[in-house]
Formats: sequence, C-alpha cells, structure tokens
Amino acid sequence: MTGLLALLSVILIAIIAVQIGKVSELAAKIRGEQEMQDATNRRQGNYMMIFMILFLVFVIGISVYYQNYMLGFGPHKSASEHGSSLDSLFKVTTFFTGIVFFITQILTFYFAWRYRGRHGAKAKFMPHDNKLEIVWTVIPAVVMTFLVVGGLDAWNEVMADIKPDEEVLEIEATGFQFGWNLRYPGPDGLIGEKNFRMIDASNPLGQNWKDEKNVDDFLATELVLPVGQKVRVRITAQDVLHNFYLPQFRVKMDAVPGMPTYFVFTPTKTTEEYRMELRKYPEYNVPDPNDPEKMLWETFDYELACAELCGKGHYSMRRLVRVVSPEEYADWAATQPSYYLSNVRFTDADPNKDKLFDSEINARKAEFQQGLDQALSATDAAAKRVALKYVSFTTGGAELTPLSKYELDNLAEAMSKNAAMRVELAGHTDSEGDDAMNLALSEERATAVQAYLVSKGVDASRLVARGYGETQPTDTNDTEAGRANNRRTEFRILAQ
Ligand SMILES: [Cu+2]
Repeated sequence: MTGLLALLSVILIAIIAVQIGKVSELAAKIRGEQEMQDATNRRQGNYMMIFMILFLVFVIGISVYYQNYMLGFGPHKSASEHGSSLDSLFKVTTFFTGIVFFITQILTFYFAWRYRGRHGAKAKFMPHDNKLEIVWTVIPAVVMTFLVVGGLDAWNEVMADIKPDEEVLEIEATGFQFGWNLRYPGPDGLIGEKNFRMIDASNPLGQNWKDEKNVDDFLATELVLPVGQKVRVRITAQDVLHNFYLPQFRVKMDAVPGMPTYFVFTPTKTTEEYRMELRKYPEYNVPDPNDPEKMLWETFDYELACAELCGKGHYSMRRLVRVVSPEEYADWAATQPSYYLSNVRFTDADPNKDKLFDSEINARKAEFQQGLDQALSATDAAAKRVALKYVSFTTGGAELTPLSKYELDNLAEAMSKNAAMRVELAGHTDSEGDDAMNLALSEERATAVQAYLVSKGVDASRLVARGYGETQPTDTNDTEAGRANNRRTEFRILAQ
C-alpha cells in the first residue's frame, strides 16, 4: 500500500514538473526569452542551495540516528584487545574522508549557485595555477600519509606473532566442508604433529600418533576461551578456501588448504560481560524470536563463522564461541576427553599398542598399590588376594603380552620392599574348552608369571605358581564379558 502511494506521488510530481515546464515555455514566449532564462537560472541556483542544506542535514541526521549500527559504536564494540585499535582506525578514516565529503558537497552546490548562467557574464579561462596544484596535491598527500602510517601501525600490531617466551594458548582450527575441527593442546599445552597422509576414518586430522604431544590433544565442538588470555589460532583448511571469522573479536583470516595461517588475539570480555553491555541498548531489549521467553541480550552468543562462500552447506560452519573466566576454562578443559586416548588407544590404528605412557604407568602403579594395601591390611585370608588386572597372555598360549610387564614390575617392586612377603600366583581360565587343557593352561600361565618375577630378581622360594583352571569363576561363563572376567591372573599373600 505504502509502495503504491509512493509510486503515485512520484508520478504526480513528474506530471507537475512537466506542466510547469510547459507554462514557463508559454510565459517565455509572451515575456521575452532573455529575461525568462535569467529567472529560471536564478531559481535553479536557489534550488541547488536548498538541496545542499537539506541533503547535509539528512546525512548528519542518519549518521547520528544509525550510530549504534556502526562498528565500534554502541552494542558493536569489540571484545578483544586489538579490536579497539582497528575500530579507531575506521573512525579516523571516516573522520577525514567525512571532511573531504562535506567540503566537496558544499563547493559543488555553492558553485552551481554562484556561477549560474547570467546574461552578459563571461567565463574566466585559467590554463594553469601552480598554487592550486600544490594545495590539492600536498594536502591529500599529507592526510594519506598519516592514514597509511596509522593503518600500517595497526596492521603490525594486529598481525604480530607471539614472542618465543610468551605464554599463549595455542589452538588449531581446521576448516572443512562443512564445519570446523577445533583442536586443543591438552594439559601439556602443545599441539601434536599432523600429516594429511595419515587422515583416515579414525583420524580426521591426520594426527601422528607417534608424536607424544598428540596423546592429550582434544577436539572440541565449541570454541571456549579464557578471558584475558592471549590465544594463537593455527588456521588451516582441508578441502577448499574457508575463512576463520570471529566478528566480535575483529578476527578474520583465510583458511587455505596447504598453507597454514594464524591469528593472535586476546579476548577481553566474557560472554556474560558482553551480554550485560548489550542489555543497555533498547534494540537488544526485545524478545528473541527463537526463544520468546528471553530477551535478545540474554540469548546472545559470540560465534565463529566461515566468511568465505565455500559451498552449499557454508552456513552450517557456524560454531558457538564462549569466553569464560580462567577457572571455568580450566574446569571445562579438564572434562574434555583426549581424542587419542578415547578413540585410538589400543586399537589396531595405535602404533603405541605395545608400550605405556608415563601417565598410564603411574595410574596403573597407583591402582596396583591401592589393591596391595587393601590386601595387606585385610585380616580374612580370602581377602588377601589382588587381581593382576593388566596381565594378559597370547590367545590360548602362556606367553606374556608386552604390556603385562608393567604390572608385574609393580609386583616385583612390592616384593623387594616387603622382604617377608610370600605370594601364591594363581592362574584362572573360563569354562570354554576341555577342563584338563584349561587346568594345564592356567598352570603354564602362573608359571610364566613366576618366571618373569624371578628374572626381575625375586627369589623363587617366595613364589608359588598354581593353576586353578575353570574351578574358581568370579563371574558367569555365559557371556563374553563374564568369561573375560574369569580369565585372570591374581596373587594371594601367603605371608607378610
Ligand atoms: Cu567455509
């Protein structure tokens, strides 16, 4: 309806203009061409001045009215340390180009009025003027130099990499069609090596599992950052060009396949603090259309977007960004499971299957010690047994697997600490297969354990090896899990 009315008004104005033109033509014929021409020129000149005033007032008006929609103003203030220097660069550039804009607009319309066509007036021809040349070359050159130097300065500040000894949280963002793989360094603070040749179904980033720095790296579904902490993001892409864009932090960097880029920045406001700032503005005090129970400022979240049109699913590259206090960050990071330990460890893809990492050795040692202490302090003879949970053998055979040795080393160490301790090493099997064979196998296995301990310096007289076959199940033999529990090696303390 409004559109129709506007269209009608435009048509009417056009008709009026045409009619006035016709009337002027007629009047000119009656009054004389010359005089009429001068009057028209005068009127046109005055219109120019009126238009100029209205136009400039309008420009100033909308700048003030829409101020809060501009970068660096109102709710669009930056949330990172370098962001404000970028924003002030924009403001300084707008200020100087604004001055030029006003001067040229005023001169354009003033000249149109001042030098309007007049009977008898003659143009002055000026082929060259050095003074003018100098003025309009030197002034823009000085202003440009000032802007360019300021811009370079801001660029150097924004793009500066970290110094070698600087404390920084380094994370990695890998863009792919369509999403981001966000990799955190884990407790060691170091991101592990990767190689695209190692990418497969179980290894989306091609991490090299032989590199210990990869052991604790974890992949996150959202970008969580501690406030006030310098962050360095390694940015890469797996398929096509993407762009790592954090609008509120003024971070924007291409993610290029085969050419790693980076961005260093420091978030200065937590999500909660930013929401509190937005709360001051009426445009954020309206219900969120997606969640009418809440106001827009309450549902606000920082976001990571891809700022490169990278394909059909481009929009789905949005990721949530949360900036939290350092304590909250530490709590969150502690709950994130290592990708390697939870998806790759001890599978066929694990090249470290046959060895334990220091952290695992220590964890198993602590577990063993706890079981031993319990058994040592128990008074009931039946409770004086400890399961050797991590001792295992080749299937159907009595050869110790390489990983069993770590557990047996713990036992050997305990034996040397408690000189009076004597133990019975007991082998157990499940009920599958022939009874006599099971008995023989369990005996062989107990003996293998004994032989290993003797090789570690434990006196053979302190060790009794005995096989119980399938006679002492601790679980059902009807399920695979139950049978696995029944196939076990344990030791019983005979004397201490
Ligand atoms: Cu993309």
